[in-house]
Amino acid sequence: MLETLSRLAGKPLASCTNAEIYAALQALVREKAQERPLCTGNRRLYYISAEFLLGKLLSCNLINLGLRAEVAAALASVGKSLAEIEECECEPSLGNGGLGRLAACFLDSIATLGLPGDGVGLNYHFGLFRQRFEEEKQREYPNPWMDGACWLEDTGVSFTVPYDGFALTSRMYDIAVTGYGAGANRLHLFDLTTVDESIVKDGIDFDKSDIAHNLTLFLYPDDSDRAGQLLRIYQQYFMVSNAAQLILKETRERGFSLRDLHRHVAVQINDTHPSLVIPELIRLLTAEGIELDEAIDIVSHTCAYTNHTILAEALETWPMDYLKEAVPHLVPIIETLDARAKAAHPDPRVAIIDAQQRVHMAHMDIHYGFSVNGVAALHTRILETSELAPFYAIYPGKFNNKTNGITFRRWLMACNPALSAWITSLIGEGWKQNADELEKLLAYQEDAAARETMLAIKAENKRSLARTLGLDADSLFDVQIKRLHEYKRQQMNALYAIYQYLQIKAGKLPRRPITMLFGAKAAPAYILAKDIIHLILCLARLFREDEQVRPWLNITMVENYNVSWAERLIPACDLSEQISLASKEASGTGNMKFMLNGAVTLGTMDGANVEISDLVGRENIYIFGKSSEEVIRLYATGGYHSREIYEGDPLAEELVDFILSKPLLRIGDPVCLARLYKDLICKDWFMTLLDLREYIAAKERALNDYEERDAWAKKMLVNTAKAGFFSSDRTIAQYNAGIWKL
Ligand code: 26V
Repeated sequence: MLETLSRLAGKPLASCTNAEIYAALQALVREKAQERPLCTGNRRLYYISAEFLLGKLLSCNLINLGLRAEVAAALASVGKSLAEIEECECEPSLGNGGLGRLAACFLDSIATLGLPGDGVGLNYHFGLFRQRFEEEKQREYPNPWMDGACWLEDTGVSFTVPYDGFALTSRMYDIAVTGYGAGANRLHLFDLTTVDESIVKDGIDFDKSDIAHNLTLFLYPDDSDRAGQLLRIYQQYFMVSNAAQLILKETRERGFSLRDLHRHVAVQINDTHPSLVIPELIRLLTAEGIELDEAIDIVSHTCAYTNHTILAEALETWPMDYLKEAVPHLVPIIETLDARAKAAHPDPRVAIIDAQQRVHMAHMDIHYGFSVNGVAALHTRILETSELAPFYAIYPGKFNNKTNGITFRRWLMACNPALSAWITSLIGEGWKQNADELEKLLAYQEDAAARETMLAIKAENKRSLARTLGLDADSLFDVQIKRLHEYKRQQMNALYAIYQYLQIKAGKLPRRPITMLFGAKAAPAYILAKDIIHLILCLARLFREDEQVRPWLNITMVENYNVSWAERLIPACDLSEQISLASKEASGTGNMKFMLNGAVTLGTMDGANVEISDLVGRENIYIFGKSSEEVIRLYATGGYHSREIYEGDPLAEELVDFILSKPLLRIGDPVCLARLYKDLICKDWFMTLLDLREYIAAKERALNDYEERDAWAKKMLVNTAKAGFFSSDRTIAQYNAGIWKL
């Protein structure tokens, strides 16, 4: 290996800089990946997604190619570690959170199972903004990732994408996707050669109307205004037109008639961002001389849709005017699809184009796709019985559940090598291919030495993180890391921090110091989310500057939370916060990552928490809060008024009032804090106060139980042992058996 790496670096490894070693390792991965034959089959999958939140790729590729141990040894011989070299890698943050990270885990599993399936997306020049904290507030900066060595390979393939009165020429860049074992596929990211990074002004601002220069500049540009929404449509169309042209080209190259497209291609529409692929494929097929009826039929048997949220504000509807401006050639097709749907199903709730001339993208997917899936058992049930009930009545056979999963290569083998090695020493290597084998760990529940090792590995991971962040490694690590959104209720966790602070000030110390770790980015235009970050950062400073509190309670919010941070925080976590308002978190996938790494969950009966709870049993999880049925009923009847709780519960009042207390106002911005305070009392749309008391009680119970170290270790062991179900290999096998049939 040493010779190979020196050859690739062009000089002895010992005389290389870290960046040169990194480049050599990347070349090695490229070489080895190219030696692998691409996965093939009768039917080919195209997984179209506006987001692929890849994270760093070096370690996982080395694991998948079976090279990690050899490389680590070679690096050690010149006094280097893989972790140190990986510092040189820029993380491609081409996603916001769970949806994009899921797509990345899926690519890993599709290749691992040897299935022929490629990802298709956009090559954003800047990933999700880089977050900095300035004066206890989030500030956004561009987040470039293509500088220096990067994984993209220029394929030379390009297509012409037509808009109104002009056309753009695309360029396809590929990233090799290696599976664990033998498989290999590609991620195709489309770009424009004319994009101009220099048009970015102050922060992440730019001229949104200059399509030729800005189209693939940013992931999710702010769409709070018309120009932003139009840009989103231009982007989405660029993505799906390229995807559709690639699909037809490859199908022809494989020697199949386009009339048989549905027999040889499956398209998975990841949320509604790629939904325009339906009219675009119909347009291209009719341009090839296929009759409209037949084209619609072919496409309806090719496309499948995944729903990732029930939040109304996240379900895309585009004003017809915008579509007429951006993609006028698709409008007659969309109108035809709508007219046919209306003729068959006059119920206005299932219309594609509504009375306000808005186009409901999900409705088009459901009428003209052959499969509609939710991402956790509860989520799918809510879609069927509530959110999409009128559609379920028409197409019960299209609906199905595919509970999310995560790749254990990244979320255990790469990020927690100590736990991974120990598991292997107990139960062998089999779990790496067949995650269900983790259940063999249950045999060690009563083994005192095994429980001690579990605690020792966690303690070492905590010490490592504590060194980076300057934390007390003996404190309890309580972690909430996820996109910032009111429904995820980071604000409820902040109210707990206030509760604990007031207890300490009153002389009631916790049994052990507590470290509350947060990581979250707020969408730049989402004011209340930014106010919540402000509150957390103000509390962090208040605790830090208070001699009496500092030894007992610490809030640390990591700056620029991303996949790499998650890989450090998850293995070190004791208590995993999954506290969304029941019914609102479609699945969650962080919850699975924590469980796998031996953290115990504190959560509501929401998303995949329900399945986690069923698997581990109530003695190995802390569940609290109102059920999804109760919450859905409260929304339906308008029966929730946070003010009633605020006025009726002295504890809720005391904690909320603290937001406008003297010590906090000395630190924070009174406008932000008052806005949040007022919202909690007057609106509290995601019902923070509803579950507050139960949350505090459940957390106190967890903190107390944590002191029974041996019993806690058993909980940890059961959580890891039962996590096998959440391998994305299982999820992908189910997608293949139930939907794709590759
Ligand atoms: C996105 C945004 C972006 C801007 C601010 C408002 C807002 C609200 C909701 C969303 C959600 C978009 C879809 C999404 O990311 N869903 C996530 O998908 C994960 C993978 O299936 C799942 O685990 C998460 O529960 C779900 O929230």
